Amino acid sequence: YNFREFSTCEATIQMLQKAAADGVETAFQRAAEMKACPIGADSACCKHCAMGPCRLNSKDPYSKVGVCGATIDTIAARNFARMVASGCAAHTDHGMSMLDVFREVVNGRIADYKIKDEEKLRSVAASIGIEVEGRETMEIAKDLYEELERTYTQVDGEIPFVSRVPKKTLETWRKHGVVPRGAMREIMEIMHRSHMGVDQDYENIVKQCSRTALADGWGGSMVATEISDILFGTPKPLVAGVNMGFLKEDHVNIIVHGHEPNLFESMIDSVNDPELVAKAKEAGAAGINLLGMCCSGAEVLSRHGVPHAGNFMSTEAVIATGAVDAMAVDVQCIKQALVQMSECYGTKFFTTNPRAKIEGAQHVEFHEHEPRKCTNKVVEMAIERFKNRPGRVVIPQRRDMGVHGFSHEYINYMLGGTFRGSYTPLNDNIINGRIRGVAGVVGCTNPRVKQDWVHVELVKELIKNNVLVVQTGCSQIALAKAGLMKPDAAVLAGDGLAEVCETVGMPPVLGCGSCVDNSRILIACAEMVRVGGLGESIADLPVAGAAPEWMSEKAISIGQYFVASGVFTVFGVTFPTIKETKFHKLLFEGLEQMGFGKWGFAADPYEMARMMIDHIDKKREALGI
Ligand code: BF8
Ligand code: SF4
Repeated sequence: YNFREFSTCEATIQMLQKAAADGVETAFQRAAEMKACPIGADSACCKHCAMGPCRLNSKDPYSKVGVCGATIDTIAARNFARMVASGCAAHTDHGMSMLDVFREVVNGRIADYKIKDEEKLRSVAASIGIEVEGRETMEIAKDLYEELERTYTQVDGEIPFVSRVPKKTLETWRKHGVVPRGAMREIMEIMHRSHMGVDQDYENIVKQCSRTALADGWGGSMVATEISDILFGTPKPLVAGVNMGFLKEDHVNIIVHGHEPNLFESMIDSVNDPELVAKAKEAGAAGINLLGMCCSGAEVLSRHGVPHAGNFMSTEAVIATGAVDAMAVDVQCIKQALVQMSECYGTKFFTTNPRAKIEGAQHVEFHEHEPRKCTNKVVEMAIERFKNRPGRVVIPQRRDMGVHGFSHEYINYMLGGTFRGSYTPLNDNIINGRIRGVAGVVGCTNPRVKQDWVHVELVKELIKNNVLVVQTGCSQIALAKAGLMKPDAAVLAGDGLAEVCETVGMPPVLGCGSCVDNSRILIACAEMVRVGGLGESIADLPVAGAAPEWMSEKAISIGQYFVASGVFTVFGVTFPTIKETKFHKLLFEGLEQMGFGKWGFAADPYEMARMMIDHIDKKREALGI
């Protein structure tokens, strides 16, 4: 294999070469050897009952129907619906874990976590109509818990955070009957409706896709972000490092990989525990070194400046360094292959969450009431492994510094200053044309495309054309490695955007955190509408979104909630529809005519940038700016 075809990340390439030399295989090779199933890729098959599985002809999609008579539109819409359901379930269940911790904190049943950001608590509470004036923090917190629980359990009505949705956007949702009631209800209903013989009208199925996805974006994901900020602090920009060079040969190296920040927060406490540090030193280490990967890594990178070792397609490669003494994972995006990889290199690999065990992995369960029991154990095991490191250690010497931690609150402050914090200056700069528009570039990396390349080329093209870029998840890490999260990356921006960046001292690419933190981008959009001058709904804004290297069902849920919120959203790699079908046309054209956003697809980053910029220009024209 030519490993340069697999990735543009130098550290990853180096480790893929090492792994191959060590006789170890990774997802890149498996992807090359396993051609994607063409019928599945087009979503032209159904296995929702035992009269099938049925497969239609994607070259001639209306030539056949399933045994039950299901058409291609029904089959593809149902498959899509189940992706939305799974993606929404992942984010909302993560949000619910945060809410569980919050409930225990509010009721005084947990000692290890507390309300760290009272200001945020008050502002979130006020945003959903809870009285905050002159009230005690704990009283407000109790009310907030009860209100936010409705995001999940409410059976009728509207989820609490609809209070943040611009009026006209909400009217569109109400008109089409897609305002979420509660996430549990929406997910249950979508699973019911996509069962054999229930909803067989693709338009009606797509409505429930929107409703469920909105219960993710303005529901579960938003709860996850807001509660995490309240408990662990709202991010503010800080300089932090990304890449494998932050592993230290003479330290005990521990990586936390996954999504829920409570595990990571307790691990931070454990690696700073003087007793454990002393143990590490007794074992001959200079200290304990903690790094993150994937989304929980992106959260603590933004919140605390903990270095980040790499995104989704680097999780196997990093183990090939031989330097990782322990990897602890919780939920989501954890490749099963990591267990075998860890075995090969003697890395201690731990699952910690009762929802996500992996055959062959050691399970050390994390309980929020005694979180340090788990994290201390992981540290101790890591120290053991350090003492007996089996093989050769090779650490790619790449370290990329950048600025991370742009919460929507900070964007407000940064652009508006302490006393007049607001999105007005951003809107002003969009109206006067220095900034052409705003693009959210987010999502995974995928071994079916060259790692990071589509992200980086797309973002470079956007900023060159004066589009300010906001980022989350694995995409943010790709751009951090490419050096675009430094203020001096403004030289790569067009004149207008560069001028704004230089005046404010900010990079042209703003990292907002993990995938659930896409909710920060939704709030930023709502703020842009609220301060005025750019139309009345999110659909009026000169903004666009992209997930250039997506792979997960969560990405589909995110895409659908951005589309339903009014944003043109372009995906790369592949898309689970057939172009000539009614279902495809609804997603790619029809939804926009109904007042929502719409989907787009392009595998090529330059084409993707052109589509996004054209859309931004179209919106500018409609606004008369
Ligand atoms: O939620 S960007 S590969 S790590 S799914 Fe996964 Fe995709 Fe990365 Fe986080 Ni998001
Ligand atoms: Fe085939 Fe219909 Fe059953 Fe799907 S639901 S497997 S299309 S018979």
